[in-house]
Amino acid sequence: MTISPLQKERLLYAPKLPGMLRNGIAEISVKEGQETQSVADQEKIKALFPNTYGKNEITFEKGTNTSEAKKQVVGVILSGGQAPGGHNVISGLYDALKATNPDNVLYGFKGGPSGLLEDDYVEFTDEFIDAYRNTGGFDIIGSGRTKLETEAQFAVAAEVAKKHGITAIVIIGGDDSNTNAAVLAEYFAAHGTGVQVIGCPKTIDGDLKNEDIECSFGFDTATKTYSELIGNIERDANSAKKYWHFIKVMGRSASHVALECALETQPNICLISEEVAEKKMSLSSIADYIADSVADRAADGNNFGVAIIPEGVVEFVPEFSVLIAEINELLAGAKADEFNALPTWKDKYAFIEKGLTKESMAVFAILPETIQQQLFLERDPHGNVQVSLIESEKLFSALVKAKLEERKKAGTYNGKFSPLHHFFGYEGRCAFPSNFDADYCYSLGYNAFMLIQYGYNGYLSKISNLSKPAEEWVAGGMPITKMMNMERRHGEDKPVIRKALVELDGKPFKFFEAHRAEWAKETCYLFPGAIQYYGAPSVCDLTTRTLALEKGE
Ligand code: FBP
Repeated sequence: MTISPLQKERLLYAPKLPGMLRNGIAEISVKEGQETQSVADQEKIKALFPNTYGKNEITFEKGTNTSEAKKQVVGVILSGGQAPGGHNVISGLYDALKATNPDNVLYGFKGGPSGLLEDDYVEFTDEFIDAYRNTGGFDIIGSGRTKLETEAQFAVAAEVAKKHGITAIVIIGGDDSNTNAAVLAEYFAAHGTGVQVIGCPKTIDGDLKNEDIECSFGFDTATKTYSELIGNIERDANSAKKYWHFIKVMGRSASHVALECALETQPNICLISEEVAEKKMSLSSIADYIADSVADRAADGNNFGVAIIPEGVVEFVPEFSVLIAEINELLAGAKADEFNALPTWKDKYAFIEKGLTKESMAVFAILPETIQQQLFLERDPHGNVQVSLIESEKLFSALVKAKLEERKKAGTYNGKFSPLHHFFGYEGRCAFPSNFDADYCYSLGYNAFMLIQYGYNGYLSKISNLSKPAEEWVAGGMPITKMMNMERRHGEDKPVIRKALVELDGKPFKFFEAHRAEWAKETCYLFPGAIQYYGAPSVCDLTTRTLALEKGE
């Protein structure tokens, strides 16, 4: 197979481990810390996880390895959206497993959690793993979004594990997948299977973090990739001086990706969904906020700019959520057929006008027609509006355009406004992992095996002190139940890992807030450039501004 020169070079990169894991397997000892409690709803979580609740946090140290010598057969699963570094979690896991005992076996279940249920797997070999070291993507075994959450599925998983003599399963996933990892761990313990479950924190969205997990893997590389592109666009905008670029970035609901990209590139505008919700901003007030920047810059002769829009923002606009709920209701059951049978958009519009409340109709009426149609035409199998498909970058540019036309008529604005639109998401999910993600992921995988070897179950592989050089990172594990609380999901109270949204009193947002007025008016762009893999560590090993600010650096 032909591979690119960079891939060839990256296959040879030796990821950096935390200092305490560097001396070889024989010299990794374990230190048990405090007993843990869940972050909230302790009694309820304890009752739901009688076998795995309240366990101790643990840290690895340099010292004599006292783990039991037993053959390990481990299965690994990639779950959910791709994130740069997944291949390194698997290679770290494989290296630790083989270094402990060459007879140990690592299976990869294909296509996500469904691979475990369907017993569809590969057995890893040196040659297989070596072809994927330090590469992006999840193509080594594929990923999927099947949820492992029912008793029936757990029973199948137990059967498959028994058939292959599996001693542990590693689930590489986000908050939902790791919540399910904890439930599976409890099931295995309660049924005396002897199979351990270890989770690894993955998602480019950056919303799996808490006091134990400093960041999920993939966030660093994905945001660096988007920031490179945004910086390039900023430079183009500042060269041509004729376009306003509206750039939507991924990150399903939380705005960590948008915020990090803003900190990296200093655009004129960046919306933060959590702030939109907190201040109960309307579509019109958001459009006015952006139009103010367009007009202020136009007054200085700068008819160009860059605005970052987080993927999930419309769901955080209160009036928009109400509109979506009303549309879902309007098309529930047979009413959808009635709507679909109407011959023209005019007829459909009349149907909508009759069905929505006055307030929601007012919101609907200001949307551009393409977005109005998107809300009705592209719905999920349950008939609900697919909010994630709404082209919010186009929505906001159209609303801003309308505002500017009004201002022109009123004689308060006299600039030119030519918007262009971009969506950066998939571009970043499979990039070659940055050195940070390559090192972090390899360490997560290596560490996951040490947790298995020392007999832990229902733990998340934890590497901390991440803003420091890898030598100073701290390797250990945290019971997943510690991160859980009860939340209402689909009409039921469920134990879940809390999703981390952007904290409006957190240091990254505060920094952004302190500078955004200047960025909105002036041209303060930063050009981060492409991810650097070779060269000075001050450039190559640098992690995110979010993490640095959170750590007070
Ligand atoms: P995970 O939370 O599973 O890591 O996925 C996150 C994400 O990349 C979001 O940013 C995005 O909204 C979504 O996946 C896209 O999903 P899909 O790959 O199914 O199109």
